[in-house]
Amino acid sequence: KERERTFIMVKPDAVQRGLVGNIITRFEQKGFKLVALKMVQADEELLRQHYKDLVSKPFFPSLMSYMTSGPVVPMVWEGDGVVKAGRTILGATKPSESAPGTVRGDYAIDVGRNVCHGSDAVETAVREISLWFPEGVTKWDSHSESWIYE
Ligand code: YYY
Ligand code: MG
Repeated sequence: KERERTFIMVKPDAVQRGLVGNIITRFEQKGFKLVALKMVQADEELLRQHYKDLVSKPFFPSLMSYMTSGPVVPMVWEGDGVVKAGRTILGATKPSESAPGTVRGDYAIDVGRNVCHGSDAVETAVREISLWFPEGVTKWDSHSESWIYE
């Protein structure tokens, strides 16, 4: 069965701070299935497409330099309701408004260093997944399937 997918990305600050495993663990332990993962140094062209709706924002230049400051870890997670759940796991955009227990609530202070990205809607996820993983994702059968879904 093909389930919903979301695009989650560990940003350069979180890679530097050794938070990659922590972020992955939260999605794994929830029961979501990892179907794509890599480490890349993103270029401005890719990021301009990724953040195409934000190009005219005053913070866009600093967002670009932040996101190109080091490698990122883009990934694709699969599961029922994973887009909305992913946003919940990551927390509000502004860490000052992110609840404790969320990734941003636990590990971030500044909106310009908010450690992670998550798709905001199913259609956005489809677009972001094809942008970051033009090679596609990996199909595999999880032995946990029947222990996670009724
Ligand atoms: O989807 P999400 O990452 O939670 O927020 P967006 O509104 O899409 O903004 C993308 C990205 O831009 C955000 O994660 C940090 C940065 N940003 C910022 O630096 N300053 C703002 N006032 C708003 C967003
Ligand atoms: Mg967004």
